[in-house]
Amino acid sequence: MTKLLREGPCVYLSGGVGGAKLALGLSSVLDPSSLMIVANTGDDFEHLGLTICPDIDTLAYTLGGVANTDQGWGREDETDSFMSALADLGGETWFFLGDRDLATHIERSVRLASGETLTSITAGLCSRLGVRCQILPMSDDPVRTLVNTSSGLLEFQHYFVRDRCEPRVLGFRFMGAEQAEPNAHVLRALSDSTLRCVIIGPSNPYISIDPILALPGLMEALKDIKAPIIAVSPIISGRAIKGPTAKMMRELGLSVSVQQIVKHYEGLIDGIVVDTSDVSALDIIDKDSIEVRSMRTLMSNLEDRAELARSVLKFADYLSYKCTGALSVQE
Ligand code: FO1
Repeated sequence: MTKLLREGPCVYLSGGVGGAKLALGLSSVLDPSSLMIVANTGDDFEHLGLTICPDIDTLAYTLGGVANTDQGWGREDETDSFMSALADLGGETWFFLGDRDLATHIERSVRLASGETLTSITAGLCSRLGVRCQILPMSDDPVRTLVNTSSGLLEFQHYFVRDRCEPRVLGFRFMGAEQAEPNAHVLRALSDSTLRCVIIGPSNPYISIDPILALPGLMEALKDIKAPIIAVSPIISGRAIKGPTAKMMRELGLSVSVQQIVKHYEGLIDGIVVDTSDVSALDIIDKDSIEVRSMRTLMSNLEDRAELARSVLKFADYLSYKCTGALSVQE
């Protein structure tokens, strides 16, 4: 088995369900103190008087071992007393909030109202769930993804859950991003001279990663770092692993391909991990500007997740070895 010798921090940019799988793999092979997970908060919204943070919760529940692994979001062993009582009252039931999950949203909303930051509240949630690595919101300031569609401008969860991604996508807006401050812990980690790598998870680039990259100064901070930046493609065999990524790409007039993902992150990433089924893409990618590795990216179980995490880290260490000549990985 590969022994990973480099100990510097690894910053992982993630959305919810797809990103959480690799987050779990990374957390199983890295020392918890070396993993910082940056969660997209563009999917957050105010609903029934509560602040819901789906990607933070998906990451925290997954790493805490309490996630509903069938659907990817929400908690295992959920009950629906709240939802059925709400339905009896004629309330809004299009967004499912399980009884246990509801406690998270209530506790977070109470703490936000008392002035606590989302970073601190998330740290508290993680600690209660036994998550030992850091999960950080991309910002403590609210950023809300709006989807411009054939049915008008929609709040993200209205588009995604209520309208089942049916309206045709014309574009996205990240409301509040221009005024939001990136999480200071993230900026500090990116300027750490011992930074090992930045990994962009196999999340939807347009709705899960772009809101993070839209924060003022974040792109500049990423472009300044010497450590390698690697993206894991969310496309397998010309199809999205999960969710509406492929449909969105088609509606935006983009080809559903690894090349398109590379183009999206052009000028930012040093390497891309593609699935073995997409090896034909390797010939088309300009390898002078970017390194490509093919590996099995479909993660069905914990061993798949750990294996992909090890391979991605090994690729990152190879890239930093190439740049600096410093040996970092040993078989
Ligand atoms: N996704 C759904 O498709 N339907 C739901 O009712 C739903 C409820 C929900 C509640 C809490 C939570 O943290 C996530 C929830 N999700 C639900 C998932 C979520 O809307 C999306 O997966 C993400 O926002 C996309 O990354």
